[in-house]
Parts: sequence; C-alpha cells; structure tokens
Amino acid sequence: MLEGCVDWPRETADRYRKLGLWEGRTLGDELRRWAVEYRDRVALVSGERRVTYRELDAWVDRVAAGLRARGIARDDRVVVQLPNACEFVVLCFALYRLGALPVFSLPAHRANEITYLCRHAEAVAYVVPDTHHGFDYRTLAGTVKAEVPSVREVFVVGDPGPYTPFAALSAPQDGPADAGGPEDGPEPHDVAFFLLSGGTTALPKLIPRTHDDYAYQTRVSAEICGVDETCVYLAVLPLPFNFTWGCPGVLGVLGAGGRVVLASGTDPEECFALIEAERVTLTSVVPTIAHMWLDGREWIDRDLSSLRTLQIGSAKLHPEVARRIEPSFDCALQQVFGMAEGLLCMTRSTDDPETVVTTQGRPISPEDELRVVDPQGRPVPVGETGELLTRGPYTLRGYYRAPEHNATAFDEDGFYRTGDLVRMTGQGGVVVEGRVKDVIVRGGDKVSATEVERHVSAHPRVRQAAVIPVTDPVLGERVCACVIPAADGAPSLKELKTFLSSRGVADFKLPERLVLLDSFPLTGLNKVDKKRLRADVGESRG
Ligand code: OOB
Repeated sequence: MLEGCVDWPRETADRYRKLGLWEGRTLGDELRRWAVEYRDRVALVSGERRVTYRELDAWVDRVAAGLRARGIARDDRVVVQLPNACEFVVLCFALYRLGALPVFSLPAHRANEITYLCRHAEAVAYVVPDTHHGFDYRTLAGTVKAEVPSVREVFVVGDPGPYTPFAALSAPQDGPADAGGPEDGPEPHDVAFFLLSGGTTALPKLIPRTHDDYAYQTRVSAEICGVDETCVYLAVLPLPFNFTWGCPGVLGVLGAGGRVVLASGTDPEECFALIEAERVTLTSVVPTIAHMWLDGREWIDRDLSSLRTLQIGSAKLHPEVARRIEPSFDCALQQVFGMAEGLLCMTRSTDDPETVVTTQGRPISPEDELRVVDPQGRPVPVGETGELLTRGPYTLRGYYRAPEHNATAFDEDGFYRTGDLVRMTGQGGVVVEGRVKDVIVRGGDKVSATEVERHVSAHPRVRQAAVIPVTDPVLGERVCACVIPAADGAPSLKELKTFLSSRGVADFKLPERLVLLDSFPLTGLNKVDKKRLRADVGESRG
C-alpha cells in the first residue's frame, strides 16, 4: 500500500475478499465494464452537454493518455478543485486508470487549504476551473505554485491563462497512444483517491479510499437505494463530497446504468427545473437545502413527480422537518448518516415511517462493526448515548501521513473514533445525539474549531480565542469566535473576517458572530470549557 497509508490487517482483508465484498476490480476497470454494458445510454448531463457511456469511456482514455504524456504517473497526487461539471468525472476516472491519486478539495477552498493540501500530499499537479462564482482560480494557482515546489503542472478547465488547458489533455498525443495497460495500472487494493475529513484538527486530514472499498460502498448503497438503469440522479452538492460521489451518488448510479445530471447550484428554482426537465428520480441534499426546497415548493410551480427518493444527510435532520418531506415532495425520504472516513448508515424503503423520520438509518454492510462507548471507552447499553466507534470493509484504518493523529483517532482494535454521540435503537438504528469532536456543522459544511482558532489567535489584537458553534434556524449552526482582546482593543467582526480572508481561509469557515470576553470558563484540567462557553454565549446577545 502507498507510503503513509494504513492497511487493513491481512486476515481481515482476506475475509472481505472471501465474502465477496471486495470484488477485485479497480474503479477505472469498472467504467470500462459499464461502457461495454450501457454503451449509448446517456451517462452524464451537464447544461447542454450529454455524454454517453461509450463517449465517457473514450474521453477518459484520452485524458489519461494526455496526463501520462505530461508525466503524471501511478501514485502521483493531483489536487482536484473543480465545480460540478463533466470534466470532474472525466479527470477522476482518468487518474483512477493511471493509478494517480485525486485529492478532492472543495470549490470553496482558498490558499490556506490548497497550499496545505498540495504540500502535505506533495501534489505534482493541481486542476482548477478558470473562474467560478466570480473567483479566479488561476490567481490562486499562482500562489499555490509559488509556495509548493512539488506542483509542476496546473491544468485549467476553460481559459487557461499561463497554464495548460485541460482540453489539451484529450487532444491526440505524440508517441504511443497508450493510456496505461493493466500491466502497469493500479491494483484493486491500492488507494484510489483521497477524501477530506471534516476535521477536528487544525489542518484537514486526508482519507485514503481504495478501489475495492469504494467500489463496495457504492455498489451496496446503490442496491439499498434500488438504483437501476431507470435512475436519474441529480448531483446537487459538490461532487467531491462522499455523499455525492459514492453514497450511491455518481459512481453508484453509473454502475447501474443510470444517468447523472450535474447541477451547478443548490437553489430550488434551478434544481426543480432540472428535476422536471430530466425526470430526476433520486437526489441528495443537506438539511439546510431541504429547508430551502420545502419553502420553494410553496411558490415554484414545477412537476417533481419523477422524484422517488430524497436523501438527506450530513447534518442532523430534525423529525419535525423530516415529517414534511414526503407529503411535500410526494417521494420517499431517506436519512443518511455518513462520513468521508467510511461508515454509512441509511434508512431503508422497507422501514416503518417512524424509523425513517426519527433515526439516521442503519449501517449499509453486515460487516460494519459499531461500538457505542462511554468516556472511559466502556460499551454503553442499547438505547443509551455514547461515542460511536466503527470499523469495517470501507472504513479507513488510518489517515494519510498522520501517525500521531492516528494513534488517538483509532482504538487498539482499529476502530475509528467518529466523535459522534449516538444512541442505538433496539432495531439496530442509529440516532445522532450530538458530538464530542470540536467541529461546527454549518449547513453540511464541517468547520474545525481548532483550525479557525489558530487563525483568529494570529490577529494582533486577539489575546486568546475559542471558536464554538451557535445554534441557527437556517444553517443549524454558525461559527462564533469568542475572543479575549489584547490590551489595545479588539478587532471588529468585519476586521476579523477580512484578516482571515487575507490568510486565505475559505469563506464558509469565517466567524459570523464575535463575542468579547475578559476570560474563558475553564475545565478542571485548565482547558477552555466550551460547553459552558456555549451555554454562556447562548444566553447572552453578544
Ligand atoms: C458526511 O461526511 P463528512 O465527512 O462531511 O462529515 C461526517 C460527519 C459525521 O461524523 C457527523 O458528525 C456528521 O457529519 N453527519 C451527521 C449526519 N451525517 C453526517 N450528523 C447528523 N445526522 C446525519 N445524518 O457528512 C456524509 C458522508 C456521506 C454521506 C452523508 C454524509
């Protein structure tokens, strides 16, 4: 396995193979099979563009050849920061075929995140759009390239500026037209790509996902969702989210011969129009978007009768909201509790309505192992709340190049500590009750409090900072910075945001509330008592 990654123990891996969970095919080979089977069916729709399975397969081969001609090889890391467009899908499969490793970043990431990712992964290439939502990614690429010497190539979808056009990759190459035969391609057990963790640490962690494990996750979740060739999936959330890419998402739907429609945004007008026009049957959103769509249903007159299932996950969906989904959309609700690290829980179409509304589902694999433990690590009885630990055939055994963090993020049996507080129901369902990790869930976006604290603390007029979530009716939670000012007075919220932006911090992490304090409440161990801080701040109007 790739240097810096932690493998499953051999006997565990053998068991997953023997059970037929890991089928021993790479994601690049999978696409080849799908193209043979589904040929001229439409695989991808993006704006005016419609791409069949065969066209997709051929396009992927051309891009793989183009990448190879530019020296991108097996095990090379490539940071991918593209919006929802066909090129994202094509690039990832091309990299999968070469055995080069996409590192999924989000369009919202800025210099702070991207330089870190490129440096940590020693990326050789970085792929961006020219501009998106008014932001010029070529300028960002300039910063990244100047700071991270390993980044040799920047590929740009659209107007390339000083860089290589992505389109040039699919032009006929000089020399042998070889996209990499099976003899030098990746093995099914190899890492296929990296997802980003929601993160509790000051810097995001990289999650290695193997061909075997991801193929399994997408196949099983597609089965559970009843995905077949009549499925039309609307990718609303960013493609680099595990939820959108593989739960069952893009990969699960392509594997069944369905059609993937790419949305460029989340607003109900655009999405409802697409659902009507493409007869979408399945889509996945976060609770904040579900709220917007429920409201949109009141005034947007579109025919959504094709929708069979609306998946909602990534943040807690409250039962009151959950109850409104089926009547309003006349489709089934499916709750999804998942994580980029692996474990995926889903409610089933056969569950009774109360289970669908009040639980976050149950694990998708019989080989998923779940433990719910108290703070001392002792199992709690069913029905009681504790921290969820898990291991299984598609849950990581270690973050990439993070031995110190891995030492505490996993227990001695290889169980991943999710940081989520859950309660199990008698039927094996999971109910998410809260979290012990220092993460703010803003909409579906995960913000590491520690990371934001690091940046806020760097402000010259901040003596000490603690970052906490504050409850919000729209987003669920927002980021609140609690600050003990330096002697010469505190920055305003606006100044703080400008300061963080100038450090290249992504917008969704910026504090939306600032509370000035003389001191922080402390725990017995002299750490900031965030629980009390949250209670104090919640009561104040700050
Ligand atoms: C998904 O993945 P991540 O990696 O962005 O975030 C994982 C964390 C979980 O540990 C949990 O804290 C929270 O997001 N979460 C939920 C939830 N689904 C995720 N909290 C409450 N209720 C839910 N239904 O968010 C993700 C990955 C795959 C599928 C769906 C979501």
